[in-house]
Amino acid sequence: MGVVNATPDSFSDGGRTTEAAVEHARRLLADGADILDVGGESTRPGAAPVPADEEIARVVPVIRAIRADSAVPISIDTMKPEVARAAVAAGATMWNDVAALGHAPDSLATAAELGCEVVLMHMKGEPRTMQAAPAYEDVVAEVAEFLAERAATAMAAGVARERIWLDPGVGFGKHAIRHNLPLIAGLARIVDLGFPVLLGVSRKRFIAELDREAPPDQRLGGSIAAALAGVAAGAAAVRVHDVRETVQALRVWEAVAAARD
Ligand code: HH2
Repeated sequence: MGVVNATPDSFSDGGRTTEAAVEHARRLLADGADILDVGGESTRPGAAPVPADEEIARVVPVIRAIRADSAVPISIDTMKPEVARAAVAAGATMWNDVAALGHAPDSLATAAELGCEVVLMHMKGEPRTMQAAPAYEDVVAEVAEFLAERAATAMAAGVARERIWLDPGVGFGKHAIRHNLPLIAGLARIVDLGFPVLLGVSRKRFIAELDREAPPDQRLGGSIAAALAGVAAGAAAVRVHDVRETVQALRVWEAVAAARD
């Protein structure tokens, strides 16, 4: 899954203008992305919320333009049901919700009605404050329990079981080292819940903690290492900024694994 940002304050992964975002999306497809994840609101720790109409104005033209010449699955990265609805009408096929359909009272009913695929991600707190002092007794057990409960709630609301994905939400209300690393290492516990698992580790802060405060554009090696660890533990997809390099890493890693059999 390649990241396409439709956020004017972002200078990477699209950002700035609709044209830049669409051009970036085409590059990711050429690089081998199987899914494109379009987002119009940053969820970085401390990021300010964006009103729904503004978010719709950012993402819909980008989704329409991608859909005009590609059948690629497109996911909309949003917490807002009205944005998901507009995105699906424009051609999105998946709702990637970092709030696991818990942000708005009508999120669950909207997901059921839209009938699209849904990513339920674990987040502790909300983006503005989530990194203040995250605490867990057993992070893997607590995240797995939360995701199992959200999947059951989504199914009870009418979301089809086969449309549900789960995501442990690396970096969302987690201590860089104490929580994110056990979650990646223990991902099989979440895979065991029986849904496809999406993992987002690309350029995240924990990589800087392990490598001399490397800035986001210098976290490629760590991003790939973490993505491979996730796939080894059973992740069905990885959300990444650097599609070409990740695809190459996965091809080599899988070829070596196949040669072993
Ligand atoms: N991480 C980010 C955004 N959306 N969605 C899922 N399902 N899983 C993730 O791990 C995930 C996500 C991080 O977003 P942000 O920090 O805003 O930056 P970017 O969108 O450039 O990755």
